[in-house]
Amino acid sequence: MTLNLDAYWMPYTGNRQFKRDPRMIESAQGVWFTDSEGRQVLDGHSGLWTTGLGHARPEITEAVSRQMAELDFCPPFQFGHPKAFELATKIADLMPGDLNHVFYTNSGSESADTSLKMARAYWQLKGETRKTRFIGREKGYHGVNYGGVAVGGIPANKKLFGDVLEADHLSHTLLPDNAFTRGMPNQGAHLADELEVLVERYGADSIAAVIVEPMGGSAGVLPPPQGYLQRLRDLCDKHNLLLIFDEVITGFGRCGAMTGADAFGVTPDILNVAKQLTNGAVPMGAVIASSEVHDTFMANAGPDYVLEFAHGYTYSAHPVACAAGLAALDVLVEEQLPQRVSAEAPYFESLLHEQLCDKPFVTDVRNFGFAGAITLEAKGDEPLRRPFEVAMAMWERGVLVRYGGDTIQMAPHFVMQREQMDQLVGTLADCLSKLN
Ligand code: PXG
Ligand code: PLP
Repeated sequence: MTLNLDAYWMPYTGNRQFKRDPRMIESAQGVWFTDSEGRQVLDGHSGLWTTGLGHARPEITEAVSRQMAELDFCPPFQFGHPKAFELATKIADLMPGDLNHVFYTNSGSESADTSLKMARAYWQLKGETRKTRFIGREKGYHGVNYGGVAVGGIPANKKLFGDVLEADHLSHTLLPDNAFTRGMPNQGAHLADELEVLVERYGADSIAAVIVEPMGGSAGVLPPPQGYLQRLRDLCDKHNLLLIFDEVITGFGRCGAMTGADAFGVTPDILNVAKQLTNGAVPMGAVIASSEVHDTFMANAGPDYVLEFAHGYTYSAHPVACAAGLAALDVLVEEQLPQRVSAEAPYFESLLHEQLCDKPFVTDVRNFGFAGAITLEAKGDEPLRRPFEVAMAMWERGVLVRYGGDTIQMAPHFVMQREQMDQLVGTLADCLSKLN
């Protein structure tokens, strides 16, 4: 049987090119994919930043199978099931500060829009009804729903979609002088001070929240400059603005700590997760609110049968996703994988910088934890072409990396062995050497 490729309109994909030359993945185990020709392909991107524990973890497979048979669905509005509470408690225990209350979504995009609605509603309930404006950051990615696109800072994601929410943006932190920095750049904390300018322009009494990724992910791994996030935190406190961290990539281990907040030592008021929460096995996201945010809703809603937050998804707290999340977080904690990432990150960092900095067309190499990226010089007027060509050459050689914008991105599994990292970075170095 030949597969008909026509009906499936693929997301964030050059459909015409893919269907001419498909890259079909049929199974996965550990850090390996098997493609439709039976080749073993090294997964150098943990799925899409999702499967840090390795693919097909038996702990998760078994938990999900058992859950399917026991309780396949439970209405999340006005009814509950025990695992939803168990998982929320586990997540809250892993969060820093007083981030104690978990609102479930099904993706990072839904987490972004949920967090924005939560922030606006919080101020409404406090009687500060003019606080509705949002501040994001250039190059930020907060998913694809209208709220997330508005606060996001990637122009291509807005271009064809008409009006979005009104939002303003801080500058991104990718300073040319910081190119080829290992880990967090020294320069750039002053960019947080732009928040003062925006407060001056709009008035703090019109701003609800600032939303940033503690480390930029999909724009190609942007570790925060030293001191930058603390300055943002201080300015949010000074001006009474909520600070939202979008930790859809950095949440649960990627930065060598449980959260980016822990890795960088700054705690937000609201923290968004998805991806690694279930190790990618079942779609799930969550928004974790501080006690102050949560308690404000509880205190201001009227009689106790009345909804405090008119928001939620049919699949919020889906029992199968909860079972996957419980199993995934158990593995993460028991195998001390954030600690392993932290311990092995210097090895990954050295590989990247020693093997890639001097390759043709490479204009930057960046890394933090188990995240690494390079920027490639545009080919003529086509900035996207070289990353595409490199990623295709790597696929031919049996290694999957992510290409996006003018970057190539790598995200080793938390369990990846050194020789597999050698293969990942070595293959990239080889493919870059052959670029023209
Ligand atoms: N916020 C952040 C910080 C993300 O990284 C989302 C929200 C949206 O999540 P969903 O689950 O709705 O896709 C993300 C997703 C890449 C890449 O190339 C990264 C993401 C998605 C697609 C590609 O790095 N991150
Ligand atoms: N559209 C319609 C017609 C619906 O009935 C619903 C949910 O009941 C939705 C959209 C929202 O779906 P979800 O809760 O899965 O986001």
